[in-house]
Amino acid sequence: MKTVITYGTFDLLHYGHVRLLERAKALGDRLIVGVTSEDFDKQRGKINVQQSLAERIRAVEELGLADEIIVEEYEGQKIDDIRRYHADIFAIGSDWKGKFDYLKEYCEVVYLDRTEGVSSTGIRSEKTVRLGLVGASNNVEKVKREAAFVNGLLVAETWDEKEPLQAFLSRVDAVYVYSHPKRHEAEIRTALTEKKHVLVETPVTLSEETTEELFALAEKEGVVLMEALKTAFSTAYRRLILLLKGGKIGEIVSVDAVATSTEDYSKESKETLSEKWGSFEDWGPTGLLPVFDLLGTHPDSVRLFSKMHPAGERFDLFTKAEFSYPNAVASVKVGKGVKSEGELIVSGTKGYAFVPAPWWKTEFFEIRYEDQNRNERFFYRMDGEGIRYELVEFLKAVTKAGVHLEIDREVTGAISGMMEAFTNGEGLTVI
Ligand code: C2G
Repeated sequence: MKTVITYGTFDLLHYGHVRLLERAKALGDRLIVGVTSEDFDKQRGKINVQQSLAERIRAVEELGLADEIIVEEYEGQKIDDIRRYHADIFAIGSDWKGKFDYLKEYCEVVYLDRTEGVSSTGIRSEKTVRLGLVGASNNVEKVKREAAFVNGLLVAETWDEKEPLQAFLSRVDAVYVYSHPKRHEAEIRTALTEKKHVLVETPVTLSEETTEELFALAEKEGVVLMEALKTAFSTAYRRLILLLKGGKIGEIVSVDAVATSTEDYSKESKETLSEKWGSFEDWGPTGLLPVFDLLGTHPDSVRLFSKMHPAGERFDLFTKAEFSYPNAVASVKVGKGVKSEGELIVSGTKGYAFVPAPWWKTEFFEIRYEDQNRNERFFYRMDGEGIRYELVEFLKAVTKAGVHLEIDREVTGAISGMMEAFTNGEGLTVI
């Protein structure tokens, strides 16, 4: 008896998949189909798969061609499977030609001609969303690189400020705004009025009221406005919040977040500083995220302490924000001119969560208890600092493809509100 094994995502099962499986089955007597898990697909850069693993398995099952269905979860599993199931033939589409020759050591490798003219990508997105970049920063290259992982999204061009923004907007479907926060309001407003979708680097604006008004404008114009705050889209962070809200460490009593990235500002003048992101504008939203997500957006009191640059009245080299809630407290420490350990600690009545530096792009966290034997470690893969995940969610929102993740509107509003308090010096002590 000859056993054939093949693998695939099989998203939105189509004719190409069916033909592949029929021919694979015909190569032997028994067909084993490995369906990729969500995590494995993410790891290999395939991130906008639309159907869940369960749905994809069901579709393959219903075809009735597979004698056995297994889940492919990790790099290197193919060798283990071939041995375990005594596979005689490994079959795969010709788009992989040569890539699996290393399996020849274990069984026969057959590349079957790929069916032309049909693909999951084609079914998923008939149309490519053309994304324009607004703002000059070294993020441009990162976003371009990351967008390459997102099927259906094309970074069309970067806005050259010599051209009127409207003219630039006429050539794109959506924009990613990552200019200086003080410019966001005008640029977002123009883009939304031109009916272009907007992904904006956090903070959305420097005023809660303006942010809310812009979201209302987006709704009126029927386009998407989304805040880009990478951490919010990372699996590790999302799981952590779910676990903590579910009572994993008991009642939450303190949230303490630190985020710093030191640069040399010694040669800056008032003028050059006015174009740079201060510590609170740059890191504040990230630090505030777990505070607002876990304790809510209505603290009883907020106090800010900042160390300002000698040349820039409102350019903070360091800021510490302290919050009190009815039953909890929080602190956020951010710095671009001061260095510290970038960790996140959430203390509870039964234990605490420890997320090591840099917690905002972590793949790992630990829940710790008095009894160390009960400690639990959690690992989640994160590629490209999370930019690609937020691009995927934005694309889903724009193309209305399934449910998309997004930062709670209240949290977005509260982050802008904190920027406003800082700018106006409310509750602020300069140290
Ligand atoms: N396929 C095909 N014709 C198409 C589309 C896909 O023959 N028009 C084949 C692919 O070559 C592959 C199978 O159908 O053999 C599943 O395709 P995908 O779902 O795209 O999965 P893929 O990313 O190719 O997974 O470990 C995973 C495997 O390495 C391949």
